[in-house]
Amino acid sequence: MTQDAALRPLGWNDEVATSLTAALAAGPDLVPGRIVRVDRGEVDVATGVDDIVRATSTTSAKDAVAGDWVALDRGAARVTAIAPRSTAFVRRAARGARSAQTLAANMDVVLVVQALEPGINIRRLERELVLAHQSGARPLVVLTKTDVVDDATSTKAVAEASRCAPRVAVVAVSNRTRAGFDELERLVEPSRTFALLGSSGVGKSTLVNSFAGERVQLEGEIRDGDGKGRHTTTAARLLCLADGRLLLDTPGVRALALWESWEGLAGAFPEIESTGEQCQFADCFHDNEPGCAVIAAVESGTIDADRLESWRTLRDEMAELDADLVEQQRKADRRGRPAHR
Ligand SMILES: Nc1nc2c(ncn2[C@@H]2O[C@H](COP(=O)(O)OP(=O)(O)OP(=O)(O)O)[C@@H](O)[C@H]2O)c(=O)[nH]1
Ligand SMILES: [Mg+2]
Ligand SMILES: [Zn+2]
Repeated sequence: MTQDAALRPLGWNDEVATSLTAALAAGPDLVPGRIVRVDRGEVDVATGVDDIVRATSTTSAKDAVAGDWVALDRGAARVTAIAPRSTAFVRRAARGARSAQTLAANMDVVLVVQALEPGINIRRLERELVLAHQSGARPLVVLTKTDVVDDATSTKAVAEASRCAPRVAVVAVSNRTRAGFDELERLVEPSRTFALLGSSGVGKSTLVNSFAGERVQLEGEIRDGDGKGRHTTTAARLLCLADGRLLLDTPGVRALALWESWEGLAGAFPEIESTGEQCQFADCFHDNEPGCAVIAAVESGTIDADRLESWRTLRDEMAELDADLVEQQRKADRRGRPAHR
């Protein structure tokens, strides 16, 4: 099998090939591969669906994440470089932290997963959508566990989620009964990479297993009482299913603090973004400036007041991050070296 044919089921295409050209040219024995798993300094690099090399990362490639395309020195079992990412789902490592954490890379679609039981969380969904839009990939919302709620609850949740996700498809499914799966299967096409993101216990790994038709990922228990998951999945993993689907399962994260996401904020709140173009001031922050078209739209009822409220909260968090990063840069400049992010 040619190298291209072996890599194609992993998502390889001309664009990926181009992104790796420079990295592969750095040495004579380097081959392309895709990171399918990262675990404490060791990475599993696939050079074909059934050809996985456990490698270590050199300094230049220590930030590799699942989904990354890399140059691999097969003989030395070393990753020598990471290709520039086409998309990346990035959060702030923690609220107040001055570093970012990448959870998944090079996905075409972010599946934002929430569970109908114990119930969807709109505030969280807004954040997930901001980061999903910012990632450069297309978001898709999946609400799981329709089997444990009645139809009215599920319909209401889909409507609420849709209101918070303009221009994004929202699908409700059950991993138990497979209700809703026909629609989801149509949306999750083979050869494109779908990253699953969401809190622990919402059913990300179970969704992967539903697609696979077998247990390829461990599924967790839900704690009695709070309905929260137990963080069953501990490392992100890219799975190449027999039918050609590429699913990137990630560990549930508790908090989703925003990293640089101004574009993501605009993408997740398109109604505020487009109406804001009519504000009197180009840099209007839609607080109480004169001639604010967004506030006018809220008053006339075309934009929901709670949407603007959410937008403001996320905007403030972004502004706080910007200020923190400027401060960090200033300190670094004083010491005469670049800031590490
Ligand atoms: N009733 C019902 N239970 C489900 C459904 N999907 C998942 N579950 C259950 O929810 C629990 C958690 O599922 P997981 O797939 O492990 O959740 P996860 O999102 O991967 O969680 P982490 O790996 O911890 O991030 C398991 O007990 C699943 O069996 C569903 O559609 N209906
Ligand atoms: Mg899991
Ligand atoms: Zn305005």
